[in-house]
Amino acid sequence: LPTRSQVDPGSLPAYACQRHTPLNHHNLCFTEALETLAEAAGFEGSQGRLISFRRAASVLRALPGPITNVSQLRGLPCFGDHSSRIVQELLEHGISSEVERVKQSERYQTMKLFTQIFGVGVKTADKWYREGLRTLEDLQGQTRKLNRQQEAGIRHFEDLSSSVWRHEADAIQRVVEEAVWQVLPGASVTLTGGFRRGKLQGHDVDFLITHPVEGQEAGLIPKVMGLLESQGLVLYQHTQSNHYQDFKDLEHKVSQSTAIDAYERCFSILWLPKSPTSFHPEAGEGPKEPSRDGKAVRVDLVVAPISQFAFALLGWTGSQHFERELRRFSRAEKQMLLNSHGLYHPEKKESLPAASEEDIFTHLGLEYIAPEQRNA
Ligand code: DGT
Ligand code: MG
Repeated sequence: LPTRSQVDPGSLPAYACQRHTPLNHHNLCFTEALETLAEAAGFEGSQGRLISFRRAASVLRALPGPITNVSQLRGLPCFGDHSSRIVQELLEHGISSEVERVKQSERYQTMKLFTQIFGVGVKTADKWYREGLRTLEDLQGQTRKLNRQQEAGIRHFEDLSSSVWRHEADAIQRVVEEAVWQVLPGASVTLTGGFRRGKLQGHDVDFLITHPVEGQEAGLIPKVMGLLESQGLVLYQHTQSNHYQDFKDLEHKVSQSTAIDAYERCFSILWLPKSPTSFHPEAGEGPKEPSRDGKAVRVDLVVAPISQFAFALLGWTGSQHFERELRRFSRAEKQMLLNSHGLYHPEKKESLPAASEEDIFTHLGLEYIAPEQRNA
């Protein structure tokens, strides 16, 4: 945790990518309330309100100590009237009536349940809600509404809605590495996402794969998944091959500056046996239902060529808000476009190369922020 003297709230920088944001901070009751309102705004398609609440929560996470008086909010960046009012209410009453009302509403609870399903976004959840659906049972009675991904998401709902622990992520890393090395010796598998930021639990496990020789990594995922499948470890998978053809296309991709990237990637649900030694898959017959001696886990694999690896690593480490702020900072303060493929200067029409995350922060004139301090 930062010490009180380390950050002077009056001089807290405006962008989350300019701040150190540790995983554990001093203002949890406020950030939880603001995140609930952000989430609820997202359910209503109010992107602006979502970002305002999220920015306010993120500022509180970076503070060196707890807010004990509403006057401490004065001078903080990104802190609007509404967020201030919520904090004041919490300080005075220990509870916010607005937040409680949201949490207890049928709309919020149903949207939260539906969007928690693998493969279900806000749009789909909203459609189902308007059709009168409210529970998982309602959905199971309407299977024709479900695609293959959502159907798998519901089938494994119980396992997928419980946290993945760090030791489970490490166990999956060993399984994935084993398969990757068999297919492509010399390749590396890096744990990214929340676990790289020091989280002890997460909703999924994110891996970034590369190889020191550019081009060797192409087409890796189908072979890796084939191997895992033969071991009976794949409960669901959807692989997307990369869709960048040459550098011109890459430049186009960077200049689009969207969060969606063009890497070869796989969204999967893998089976993690409780004790790998006691697991003997029957030939051609994987565990189709989670039994009590293992667990279904969401795993994302992304493959990046070594020349783009630093950008992919920075882009996949998160947090999501930290990423959004990095892109906003690049655009607004440096007139450059950043995404998980590269950093592009539209006026100079040039892409800036980077061999490490540090290089990217340097290009942007930012102090390097370590992964553990990106929990914005
Ligand atoms: P978790 O899994 O809920 O514990 O928390 P995180 O931080 O691992 O979140 P997750 O797994 O949704 O995403 C990890 C990071 O990867 C996130 O900060 C942004 C990035 N990311 C996720 N999906 C995409 C995507 O489709 N494209 C790109 N470029 N980045 C993505
Ligand atoms: Mg994750």
